[in-house]
This record gives sequence, C-alpha cells and structure tokens, in this order.
Amino acid sequence: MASIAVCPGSFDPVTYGHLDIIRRGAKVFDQVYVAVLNNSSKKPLFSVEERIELLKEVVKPFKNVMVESFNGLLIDYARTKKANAILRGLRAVSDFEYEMQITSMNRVLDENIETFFMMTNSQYAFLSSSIVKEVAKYNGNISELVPPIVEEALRQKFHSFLS
Ligand code: COD
Repeated sequence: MASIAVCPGSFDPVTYGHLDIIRRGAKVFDQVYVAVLNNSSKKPLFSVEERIELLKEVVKPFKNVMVESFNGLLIDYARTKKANAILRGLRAVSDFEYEMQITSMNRVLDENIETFFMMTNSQYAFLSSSIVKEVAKYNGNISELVPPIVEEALRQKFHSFLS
C-alpha cells in the first residue's frame, strides 16, 4: 500500500521552515499533498490562490509533492486523498499544546489517519510566517528565511507603492 501524507497549513506565506518539512516528508512518504487550509484563528495576508502559486513554484524539485487547497475539515480532505498520514512540523514546546489538541480531535474524527511530527531543523526553530511578515513589513532582510519568489511577493504586498 502506498504511503500518502497530507502536509496541511496556512502557508501565509511558505517559508524555508515549511519547505524543510515538505522536503523531508517527500523522502519518507510515497506521495505528499501540501494542503492550504483555513485556520480560523488567523487572518491571511495572501489569498489562497497566491499561497498555492508560491507553494507550487517552490516544491517543483520534489516530484512526489502536490499542492492543493480545501475548504473544510482537514480530515475530510485527507480522506478524499486516501491519505494514511498527516504530517506536521514541531518547533518548540509552545507548538505542542495546540498540536496535541488538533491531533486528538482529528483522531476522534478518523482513527485510521495517523499524525506524524517532524522536529524542525534547529536552523529554522524560530521561523514562522508571522515573523517573516513582520520583518518584511518594515523592510528587514528576509533572504535567509524565505525563497526569493516569496521575498518578491512580500515586497509587492508591502512596498509596491514605492516602485
Ligand atoms: N519549522 C518546522 N515546521 C514548521 C515551521 C518551522 N520553522 N514553521 C511552520 N512549520 C510547520 C507547522 O508546525 C505546521 O505543521 C506546518 O508547518 C504549517 O504551519 P502553518 O503555520 O502554515 O499552518 P497552521 O498551523 O496555521 O495550520 C493549521 C491548519 C490550517 C492545518 C488547521 O487550522 C486546520 O486543519 N484547518 C482546517 C479545519 C480543521 O480541520 N480544523 C481542525 C479541526 S480539529
């Protein structure tokens, strides 16, 4: 049986931290679906279409990775893909409580889909989309945090009126 994982997130926008988890996941699972989903506690800067476009561009090197979006429950999306795994990244203890809550809820919703966690690469332990947006907004250097195409998209969002 093929191992199929869904790697869900807001990806607003994708960072090198996300990419590291996707890259490592693509080595472990036969197929990885990167899914842009709605996190009701976040107000996104990029539209779903924009986030997908950026993701598709940066995952091009990984042949077994697909990018899609879904409006609904993660577990319902995972079922439509016949996924047997959900892949999440863990940065710090602060991530743990939230992850435990949604993992437990997802297991109640479907006990056949297991959640797997990958520890962040220590290089990216501090990295989040929110921090990237904050630094980009005030014109700080984000070249070590996101791929060049994302850097440009952020520049367009925050500073396009300057050019
Ligand atoms: N290093 C390693 N991993 C990282 C890093 C980093 N620097 N940064 C982020 N990650 C990981 C995160 O831990 C996460 O696993 C993934 O990358 C995506 O992160 P985000 O922040 O883009 O995504 P989230 O946490 O906002 O995603 C939340 C979901 C959208 C998945 C969630 O809200 C959801 O499932 N929504 C759909 C509705 C639903 O089913 N809700 C749950 C019911 S219990």
